[in-house]
Amino acid sequence: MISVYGVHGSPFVRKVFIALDIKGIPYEVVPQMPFSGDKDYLAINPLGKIPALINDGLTLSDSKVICRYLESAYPEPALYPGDPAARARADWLEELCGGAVAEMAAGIFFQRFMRPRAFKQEPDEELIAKIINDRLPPMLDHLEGHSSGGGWLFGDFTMADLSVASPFINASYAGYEVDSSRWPGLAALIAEVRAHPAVAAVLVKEAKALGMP
Ligand SMILES: N[C@@H](CCC(=O)N[C@@H](CS)C(=O)NCC(=O)O)C(=O)O
Repeated sequence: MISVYGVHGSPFVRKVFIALDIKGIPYEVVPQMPFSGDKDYLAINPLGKIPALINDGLTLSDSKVICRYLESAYPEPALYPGDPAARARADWLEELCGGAVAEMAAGIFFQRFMRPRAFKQEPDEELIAKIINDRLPPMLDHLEGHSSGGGWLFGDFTMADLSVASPFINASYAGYEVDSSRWPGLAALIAEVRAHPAVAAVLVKEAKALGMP
């Protein structure tokens, strides 16, 4: 049985849960908080980050690595485009949105969602404004350029669609929504990803875990 280490609410753990669910692979969740400093977990992932996955003696970390392993080991249904150019573009979007874009969205999420709840501190609105007004728009312009103006990015649902939408799902928990009048294709894609049955099912569990209404 596959074990996934992580918790609901992480955009990276979310990718792994959804890939496993769509591929119909059974798994167990081993609850693991990020930033825990837990020594047993550091033996699994020395970076201490979630997710990690263990399957039959194979230990993996990083959502990109894990999702690529799942794709190779369980190819159906495919979650990456088959065409090499499309695949490279999907990889880029996963990299960009799992890196710089996720970091910006996490900044909004941390300041507005985690800081008041976990640390009883006021959010740093100056930092949030900088992210929303200066740092995010060039990323959103770029992502808008990749969006197909309706429908999935590569014909069928892929990890690229989920990777693009995932940081904005977290930012939405902190009250940030992509402006659909300025970035209509991206806003439509995010809404479509949220409505995908496998994503929607995980988001229900996530809302419960985060204590959302
Ligand atoms: N590139 C990694 C990023 C994973 C990541 O940053 N996870 C966050 C939780 S959302 C974490 O564990 N942070 C704890 C830390 O940075 O120590 C992936 O794709 O899995």
